Order: sequence, then C-alpha cells, then structure tokens
Amino acid sequence: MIRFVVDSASDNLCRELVQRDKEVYSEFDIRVVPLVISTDNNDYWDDEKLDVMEMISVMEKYNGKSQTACPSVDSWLKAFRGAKEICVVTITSGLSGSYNSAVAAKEVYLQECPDAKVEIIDSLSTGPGMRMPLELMMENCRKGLPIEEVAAKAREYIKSTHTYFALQSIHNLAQNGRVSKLIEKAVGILGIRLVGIASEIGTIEVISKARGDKKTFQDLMTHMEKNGYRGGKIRICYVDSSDMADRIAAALKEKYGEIDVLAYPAGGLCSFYAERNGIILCCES
Ligand code: X90
Repeated sequence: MIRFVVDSASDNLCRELVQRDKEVYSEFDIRVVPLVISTDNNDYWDDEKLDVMEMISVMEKYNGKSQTACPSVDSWLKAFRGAKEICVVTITSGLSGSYNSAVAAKEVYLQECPDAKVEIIDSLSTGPGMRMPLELMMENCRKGLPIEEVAAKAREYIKSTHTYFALQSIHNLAQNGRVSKLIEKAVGILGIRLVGIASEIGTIEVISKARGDKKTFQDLMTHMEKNGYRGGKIRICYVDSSDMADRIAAALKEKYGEIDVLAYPAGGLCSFYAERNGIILCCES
C-alpha cells in the first residue's frame, strides 16, 4: 500500500477534517509532518494538538517577530520509515524549503532502503492546493494504479488547478519576506483585501486590492471563470471566515448546479500566513 506523506500546510490535521475524513484515515496510510510557527516566547507545532484560533489571537497581540520553519530532513525521514512506496506532497517550493527538505530525505531513505519508491510532488500551492492532488492520488490508489502513475497524474492535475486567495492582512507574509513591502503597504487599510493567485512557479501573484466583501467575492469569481473554471471540484480553507467560503460555495452552486465543494478551517501554517478573515481556494481549472 502506498503511504501518503504531506506537510502540515495541507491542513490535514485540522480537527474538523480529521473528524470528517475518519474513514479515509483508516483506509489509507497518511502521515502529516508538521511545520513550526515561532515567536520569541513560543514554538507552535502545527499538529493535531495545536489550538489554531488561540495561536492566531496570541499572534495578533504580539508585537515581536514571528517566523515559521519547514520540516527538517529528519522529520520527513521519520515519516518515511517502514514504507516501501511513498507519495509526498509538499507546500510550494516557491515559498518554502519543505520540498527541498523532502527531496534530501528521499536521498537518505534510498540509501537505507534501496528498493523503496519515493515520489515527491511539489504542490506549487498550499492548503486546498495540496488536498486536491492528495484526493486524486487516493482515488487512483483505490483503482490500483502503480505509484509512478499515481504521482504522474497528480503532477498533471496540479497544472490543471488554480489556487486563489483573499487576505485581509499580509503582515506575517511581509514580515517573513514572502511578499514585497510594496504589496504590504497597499493592504493594511481597513476593509481592503488582497486578492491573488498562485503563479505557475508557486509564488504569490496579486490580482487586485478589493474593498469590501462584495468586491472581493466578485474579483475571485471573475478570475476563476476567466481562467477556465466551469463547475469543477473546489476546496476552500478559511481562517475564522466560514461565511465568505459559504457564500462562494452557494453562488457557484446556483450557477453550476451541484458542484463538489468543501470548505473547512485552515490548519496552523495556513492560518498563520492567511491570517484572520483570510481564505485560500483551489479549483479545477
Ligand atoms: O517553510 C516555511 O517556513 C513555510 C513558509 C510558507 C510561506 C507562505 C505560505 C502562504 C500561505 C498565503 C496565500 C496562499 C498562497 C498561494 C500559494 C502560492 C497562505
């Protein structure tokens, strides 16, 4: 059986999802490797014990510097050990060292276990953009496809999806050098959201600065449709803003009929960067 290993940017450990996916978790061998979010006083491991909303509230009051760290080679290795066939999905290599760390772990693992097969997939995205290829891999695994094909299809699939986001604050992204200071200045103003898309190389690309919920919503929809969305699958994670996610889901259902859409709270890593009222959405095309 293929073991799936993902880093915690995939939101997989968010309590609601674990609860919801109980059967999936018992059917497949899934391991989640945590990233860590740190302040001068605290390390928050992004695992099932993390109280995400509590962390967000502390961060909002905290004036010092905070940062994140991707999984070490060793923590990937620990998650690999014992498996013969492994498919890994990482957060985008355009913003994190997680992919490189997983690749390094693969090299070590193949020394230990030369006949193992390890496929590392760069999601070029985060959150729902990691969950979507993972779901596809599970379907193809159920169909009995060999690991090479499971991975190849996931890589192809990633090219046919888009990740969008709408963020009310990009303080943590800017503080950690993931967006330019110039972009940061444009947000910060009350009621303005930065609407953007994951670029082809998995970095942050700005679409617009939207004032108010209605405009945010319109800008998202316009770009999704412009880029080819026609009623395919959608996954959304949100930080304390299920209303925006529900609204998007309802509008899409009205237009396209019964679509496959699922919204859930973001895990620790995505919540830290997307911040309160942020949403990240991934859709087919
Ligand atoms: O290695 C690490 O420390 C993790 C660094 C993660 C950096 C950014 C995560 C961004 C999360 C922002 C909106 C979605 C962006 C779309 C992906 C290109 C949320």
